[in-house]
Amino acid sequence: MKRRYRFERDPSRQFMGRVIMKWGGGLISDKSTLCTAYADRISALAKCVGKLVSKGHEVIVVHGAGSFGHLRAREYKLSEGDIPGFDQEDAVILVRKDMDHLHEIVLASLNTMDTFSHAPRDFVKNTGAKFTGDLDRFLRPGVHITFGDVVDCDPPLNFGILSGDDLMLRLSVELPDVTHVIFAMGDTPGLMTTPGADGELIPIWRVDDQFSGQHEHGIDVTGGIFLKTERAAAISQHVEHVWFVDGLHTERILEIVENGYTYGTRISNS
Ligand code: IP8
Repeated sequence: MKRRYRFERDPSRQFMGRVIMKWGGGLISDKSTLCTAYADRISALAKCVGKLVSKGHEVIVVHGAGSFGHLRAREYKLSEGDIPGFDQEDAVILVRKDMDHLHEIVLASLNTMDTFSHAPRDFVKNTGAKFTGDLDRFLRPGVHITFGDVVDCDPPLNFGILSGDDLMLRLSVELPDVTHVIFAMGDTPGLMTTPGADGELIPIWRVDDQFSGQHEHGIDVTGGIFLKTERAAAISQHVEHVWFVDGLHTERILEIVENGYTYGTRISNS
């Protein structure tokens, strides 16, 4: 259900709709090396957000965890919740601390704008698409930033990993005026027909179409590309422009919003 808009905007600025972006963990960090952020990529993405804001768009950034979350979460099986007899308490604290670190880097890149930070552990309970948490906090005019996190869960799990892709789904479907939902990824221009150099970009992907994707079981504790496509398909039932793009080319994000087209994969609901 869409929420009603309850905040006043600056009347001198024309409101151009809400853009929700995922900054993939593999885009903004080196996924194989613990806690290594790509500062230059983050700064390019932040500039892109600045351009959208200056054109009158509200922007929400959801960032993934990359090497600040997945590596340790995997080692301590945090996505499986509280495992009796296995000491995971320190790991929960450590992964949250590492995620705060990445989040601080992202926030710093956006510090010329009015930003609102939302750590999921502060307002979300449970994991997956049906998590509970009040999303009205994302309605205030400004740039909102949130991320995949370790959140509290009902017993017996007690905690678990909430993916940024589930936040993408709920925010895109429940907030009003969402015009564009863009998943910026690090290692691909979009969805590909086959793995490797022979693979071709799929310009429009429909729910039942085949695509090639590899789940990095050794790294990812959430669903990787398969969760992303599932969530993107659900979002496309509600939002006209849902895209997967190469986040190294931030001009493609702007092209989608300005022209409705770019080099990337558009997720179609038909
Ligand atoms: O990278 C995962 O979020 P995602 C969060 O958005 C953690 O799937 C802490 C591994």
